[in-house]
Amino acid sequence: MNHKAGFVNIIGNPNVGKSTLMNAFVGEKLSIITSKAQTTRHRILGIVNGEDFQVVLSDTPGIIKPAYELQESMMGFVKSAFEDADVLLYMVEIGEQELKDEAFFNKITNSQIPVLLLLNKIDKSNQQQLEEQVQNWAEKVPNAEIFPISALEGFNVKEVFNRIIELLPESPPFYPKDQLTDKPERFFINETIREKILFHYKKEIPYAVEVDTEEFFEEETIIRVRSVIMVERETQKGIIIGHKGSALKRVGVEARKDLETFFGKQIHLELYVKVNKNWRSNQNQLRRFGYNN
Ligand SMILES: Nc1nc2c(ncn2[C@@H]2O[C@H](COP(=O)(O)OP(=O)(O)OP(=O)(O)O)[C@@H](O)[C@H]2O)c(=O)[nH]1
Ligand SMILES: [Mg+2]
Repeated sequence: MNHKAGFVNIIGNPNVGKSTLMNAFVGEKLSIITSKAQTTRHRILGIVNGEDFQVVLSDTPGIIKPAYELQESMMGFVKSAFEDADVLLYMVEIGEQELKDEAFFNKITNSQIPVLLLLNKIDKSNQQQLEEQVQNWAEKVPNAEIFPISALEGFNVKEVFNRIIELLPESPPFYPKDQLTDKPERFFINETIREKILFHYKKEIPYAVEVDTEEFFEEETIIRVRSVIMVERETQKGIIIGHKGSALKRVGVEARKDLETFFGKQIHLELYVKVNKNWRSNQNQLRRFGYNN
């Protein structure tokens, strides 16, 4: 039997639903999802294995004009996703016009590899709007095949997956067939905590936060975790902690519940907050947190 395998990389503007789609394909919550832009900061692999195929999906950060080092690194992940793709999934959402970054947009329209343009969130549109937008995108990206989808509701997701399989080259698998992702356990702990912070804090706070898991001890029935929430300034530390620690406690309780589901084990989660001045602009700090590319 011939085996197919390849890299299928999801790119697009912030907040269009890239992570929602990857999780839908994989059937696990590998990527955090929030209603805020720039939720995803890394390139995260989600691997879907079948007897005769392996689809290595990449979720990537939404494309932005970088304003500081962290964002530069995030766009480095996007760039790398252009370089090794066998199939590109360019995701747009209903009502969106085009990528704000012209260079990336040109890469898509000039792509030598197959591009599937996924018009997402069609659950929010009507038939007329949908037809107009499909027409519009067909003109703008003539090299793409267009799929209207709803990643949230699973509409047309299976059809996209089947098309991906058709397009994949013949190849042996790149990863062991029982592997789901390239990221270690600590990464999912950091991300789950960061998701709760994106939910509960406003404005600049979530963007000034990085989470680092310093301890991870797995015992037979429990995993003991200690993570630090890093902020850039003393005032942000106070906001994260909240009155008598209540805000931080809420983050801890919610993150622990999600992590218990994810790992299928009891979790003991200890959280503390530390100021790490301007970590977002510091190359050494960024490297430490895995933003090296
Ligand atoms: N109505 C609707 N909402 C969706 C759909 N797909 C995703 N969303 C919502 O859109 C928001 C952003 O989803 P994400 O999956 O985090 O988007 P993203 O493209 O990964 O965002 P970044 O990581 O910030 O670039 C969330 O509130 C999702 O629930 C969809 O098909 N329909
Ligand atoms: Mg995302």
